[in-house]
Amino acid sequence: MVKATYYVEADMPLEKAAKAIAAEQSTGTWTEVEYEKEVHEKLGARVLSAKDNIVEIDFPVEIFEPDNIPGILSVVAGNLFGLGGLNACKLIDVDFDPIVKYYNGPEFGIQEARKFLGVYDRPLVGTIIKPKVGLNPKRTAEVAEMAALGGLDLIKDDETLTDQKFCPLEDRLIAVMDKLHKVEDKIGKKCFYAVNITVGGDQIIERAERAKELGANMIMVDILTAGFSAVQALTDEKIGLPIHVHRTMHGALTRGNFGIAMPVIAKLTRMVGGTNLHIGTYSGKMERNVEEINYSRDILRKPWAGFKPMFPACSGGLYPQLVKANLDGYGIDVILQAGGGIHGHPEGTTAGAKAMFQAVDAWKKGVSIEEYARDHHELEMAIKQWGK
Ligand code: RUB
Ligand code: MG
Repeated sequence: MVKATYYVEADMPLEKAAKAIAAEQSTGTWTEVEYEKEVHEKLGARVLSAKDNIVEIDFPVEIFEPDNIPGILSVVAGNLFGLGGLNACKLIDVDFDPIVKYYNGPEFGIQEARKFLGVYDRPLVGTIIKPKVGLNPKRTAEVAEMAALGGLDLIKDDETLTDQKFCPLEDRLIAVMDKLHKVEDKIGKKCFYAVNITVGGDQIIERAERAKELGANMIMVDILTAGFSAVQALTDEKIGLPIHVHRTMHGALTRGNFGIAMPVIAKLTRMVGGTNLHIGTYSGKMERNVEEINYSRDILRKPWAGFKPMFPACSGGLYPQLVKANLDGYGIDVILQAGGGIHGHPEGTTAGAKAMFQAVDAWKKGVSIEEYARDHHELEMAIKQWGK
């Protein structure tokens, strides 16, 4: 049985709403039809419990085509959200254990990423190149170079930058990797560049293969716009590159009374093989649900089905002053990612990256950033810029 848990508010008794959901998502419809009793025996979903707005439904394993994420979602997260009489209906958890064996999980996880970087004893620090669109490949590479010179572990494209005319993907990738190699020669440290290969259909495989040929060391995919299957296809193809998974559009699913909560998205992402996944900040510019961040963090990192553990990416309005709150929540196995909070530093991108590392060092030493800023200039400037 695959157990799905929902938060439900309804115009009718909860038990009745739960039965309507179980029927709609398995063998029933709004009225009785021929053969229903016969098929219900084997494939009918059953309400396990319906109490205090929480509904648990067991789906027989046989109802799922095992290795088909869209198919699985149409069962546990299909028509039910549109049922009349429901005022809230949110998929908050799914126990995928009975079908998890059909998935490979990440080819590259936390250990592999740390090994590549040679960084074991601290969180990773990264950035999103800003402005998010508009820079040409040369300018993008220059910003990446400044960021890498600050010692960053990861630089990524923003979600709206794909392969537009003003910044063609291949030219951008070549230009950025060239600068990153130069920085590596200079400071002796590697840095990932997560080039955004998000696109529809088979083209994503072509882009990934081309990126690999051109020397990429990481790819980025927006999993909700491209689909879970896009990431799974890349994993199954054994492209040989770690996958940074961004979640643009998630608010349409995760916010409010109807939809799918982030932990379910985190489980699916680990099943299909992401290396990193954005799951939110304990302090930052985006809306948050702390319980869901805690649970999503554990889903990515804890032992599960023999899958390699993944890095949570903590991003959205981050700057040095928010480092402590986020590291208190995440511990060291996290990627702290700041866009504006690095490039908006009054002394520029390299100084912005340094200020982030200084905030990390202060946290590791258990010293307040105000105190640490006394003899760390970049951090001092960041505090002057953005306040305490
Ligand atoms: C952040 C950014 C990311 C957001 C997405 O830029 O570009 O797309 O983190 O949010 P900045 P989430 O650091 O300038 O705010 O990580 O919650 O999905
Ligand atoms: Mg972004």
